Amino acid sequence: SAVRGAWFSQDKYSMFIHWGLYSMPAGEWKGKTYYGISEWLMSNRVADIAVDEYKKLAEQFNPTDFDAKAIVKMAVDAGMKNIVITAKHHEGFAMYHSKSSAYDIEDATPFKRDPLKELAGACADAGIGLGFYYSQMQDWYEQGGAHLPWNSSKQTRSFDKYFDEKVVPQVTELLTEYGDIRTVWFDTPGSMTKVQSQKLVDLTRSLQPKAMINSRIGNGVGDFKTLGDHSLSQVNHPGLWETIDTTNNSWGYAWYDKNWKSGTEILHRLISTVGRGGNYMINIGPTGTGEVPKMAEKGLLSAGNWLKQYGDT
Ligand code: FUL
Repeated sequence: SAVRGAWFSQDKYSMFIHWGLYSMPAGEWKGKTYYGISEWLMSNRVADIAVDEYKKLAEQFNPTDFDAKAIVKMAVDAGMKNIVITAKHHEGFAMYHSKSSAYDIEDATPFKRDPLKELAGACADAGIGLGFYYSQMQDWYEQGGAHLPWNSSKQTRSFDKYFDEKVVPQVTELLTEYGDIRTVWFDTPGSMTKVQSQKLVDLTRSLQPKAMINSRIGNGVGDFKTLGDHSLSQVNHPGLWETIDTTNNSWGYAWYDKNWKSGTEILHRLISTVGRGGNYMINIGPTGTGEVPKMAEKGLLSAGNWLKQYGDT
């Protein structure tokens, strides 16, 4: 509806945040660096870490440098209108206080804070939007959650059960306990059925009627199209769409990834996207202690200075 989509075309520029247990090993496991996107470290395509071993990361996860207000201020100073943060990535760990799973930041770590709640408060105070990334199909921790490549015969619970017993309750929590949510950002739908995708749409409509859902919910039932990772478009697309990008290469913090974009590069990519009618969302990956890499901040603020002077925001 017109009401639901109203903010999407106005916002244009958003901050994406990938933050999870993977931010701690930052691409390195047992002395070996796995170059690539660090949030995939656990996967059977990368270091192939057993659940029992990986989950021990939670016991050490204590990101006391996390500062929601500072992150929101950075987004505002960068010229952004909206933030989307990983509530649960493929590793399966909830970065908020989940009541339907104990594998979450409140119950499984010494941190004992809910960073998503802190971020929701800071976004509301600053008047910018908030959205949640939620990996609905891949869950490398949970029985029944998908792994790629997926050997479902090793699972003691079906995907359908995982979906009803974890995904639906967790998405419900995210849509009821954090105020107004602008974006529900799903990812890698794989072989989910249309009934399952539609169930998440219906849930979102009933709990957050104004929230927008991206196309990675699968089965063509989203509200706007997310292009492939890092895809700068050379053409205008029909309808609502976005490009998602990173300040360096990896989404999650990776110790070796120093390929930072300058303010000028960020501006080129933003303007190239917005000029073709799309929205632009660029990622930061806070470290395992919750710090935003200085060079990510530098590029974003430098672009933000230009936008403040010459942009029509
Ligand atoms: C991809 C995911 O698999 C990556 O880890 C990352 O979250 C990116 C934004 O989407 O499909």
